[in-house]
Amino acid sequence: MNFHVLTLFPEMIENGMNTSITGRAITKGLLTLEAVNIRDYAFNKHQKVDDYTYGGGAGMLMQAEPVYLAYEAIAKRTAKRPRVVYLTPQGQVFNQAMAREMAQEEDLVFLCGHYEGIDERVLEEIVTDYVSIGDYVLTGGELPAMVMMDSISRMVPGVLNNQESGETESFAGNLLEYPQYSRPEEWHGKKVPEVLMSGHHANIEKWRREQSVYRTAKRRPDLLKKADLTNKEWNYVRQLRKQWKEEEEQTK
Ligand code: 6GU
Repeated sequence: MNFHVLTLFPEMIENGMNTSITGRAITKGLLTLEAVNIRDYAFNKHQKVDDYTYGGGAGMLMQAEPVYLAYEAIAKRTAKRPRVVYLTPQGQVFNQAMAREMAQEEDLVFLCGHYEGIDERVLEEIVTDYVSIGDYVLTGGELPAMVMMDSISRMVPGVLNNQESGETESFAGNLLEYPQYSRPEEWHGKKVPEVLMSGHHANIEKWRREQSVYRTAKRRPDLLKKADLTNKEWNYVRQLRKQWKEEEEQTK
């Protein structure tokens, strides 16, 4: 996977991505990262990349031409026209399915806006995907780009080792992960669940699955619609909901 980031703050991208698991993957050559400073494509005396908006209103807008030239330079280097993700709160909300899908690409370009955004005309010409990371407003697209690159990286073969591997984690099958415990066996008077100490693997798997269903029903009931539960598990969810409703009524 080759990540290309168009930004006014390339050092922010480099510092973030060269750390931890993504940093290790870059060192190993499983990922490449190129942070392109859009300012390097502002061919005017003061390397100015922003200007006032036509029609008035608050703030400055990033101009079309430097963004366009920065993208064309990537297209030339890669000898293709890779997908361009524009990070914007007006985009489709990012999720695990999008991460999985984008991880299939060879090259991905992330376009990070600042100020009040970017001139619409260059967006029309180069952007293929408008993506948001959630319903709140940030000061720029750099953190969202790093959030996306982090989750996409995890889907690239070899980036995670076996221990870190994503088979049974949260969102696999639209269920949250079960609770986990390490040493000591007792901490602050709390014991590790008995079944986990039993060495009985079938029982452990059964317990973990039930915990996943319980957690998802409790914390993210919206996810259950997409989870594939057995009839028995759906009955369990109905029983839990009934129980929680009764408990709620008692506290009123
Ligand atoms: Cl992608 N950009 C900005 N500026 N704010 C956001 C966002 C993106 N996603 C959520 N908030």
